Amino acid sequence: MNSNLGILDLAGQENDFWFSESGKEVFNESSIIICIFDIMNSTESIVKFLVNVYQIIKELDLRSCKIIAFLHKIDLVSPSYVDQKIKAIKKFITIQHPRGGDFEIFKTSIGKDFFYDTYYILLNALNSIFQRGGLISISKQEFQDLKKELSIILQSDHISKYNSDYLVDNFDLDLEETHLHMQRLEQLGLINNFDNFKFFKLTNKAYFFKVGWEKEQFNTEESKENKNVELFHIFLYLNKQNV
Ligand SMILES: Nc1nc2c(ncn2[C@@H]2O[C@H](COP(=O)(O)OP(=O)(O)OP(=O)(O)O)[C@@H](O)[C@H]2O)c(=O)[nH]1
Ligand SMILES: [Mg+2]
Repeated sequence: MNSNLGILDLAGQENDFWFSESGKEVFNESSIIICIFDIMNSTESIVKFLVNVYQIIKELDLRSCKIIAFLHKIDLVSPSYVDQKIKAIKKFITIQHPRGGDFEIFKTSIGKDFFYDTYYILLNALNSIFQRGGLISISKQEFQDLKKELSIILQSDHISKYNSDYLVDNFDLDLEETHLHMQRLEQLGLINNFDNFKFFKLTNKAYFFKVGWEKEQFNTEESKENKNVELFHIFLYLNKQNV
């Protein structure tokens, strides 16, 4: 991403280590610690975990580090269960820690109806670091490519299998460009290709993204559109690092 951003994804099975004397070094110089909790985790274990994170922040003197909590997999429970859980977490954490009220908590899920909002929450969290450091830059070419790829996703449906001529005819591309965009989209997990790029189909991920995007566009003014393309870029490139 042409930046100094580092993202460490810590395995939950090793939490004891991350909170130990030698393990906690991993948090050195962190700008954000995002804690992802399964909605089925007990309120007690969630609060205990957050108290540990506060402790680490104090010990390592991470003055400008933000804590963000995701209450994840909300597709598995009712909305009222989620809201009650959030209330309980907020109540107990303020009892257990003086800075307890001082973190954000979000309801998240990768399920179809929640995917886009979850993606947006993550983007905003990341964007807040970029703004601090001014780290991101997109070339004009990259911007054009992304716009094209966005429009391919938004104008295709998730049931049909399209052939590459469809892209040539509808998106002002030659065959070579078509293949390039298909390769990029596949690498990002947004399409599957068949017969060596003769055909493609949107993945669920692309479809879930599209559903949220379309809902969002009703409330979005034109001026935000470029911003959205930039956010899309951050999201896609994070995924790319993981491939
Ligand atoms: N129902 C539901 N399942 C999810 C959701 N997000 C992830 N999962 C499932 O939860 C399981 C664990 O997901 P992982 O991404 O491996 O979780 P993790 O937190 O990285 O786990 P560790 O790296 O072991 O700490 C997988 O089977 C996922 O498909 C969600 O929003 N809803
Ligand atoms: Mg993991």
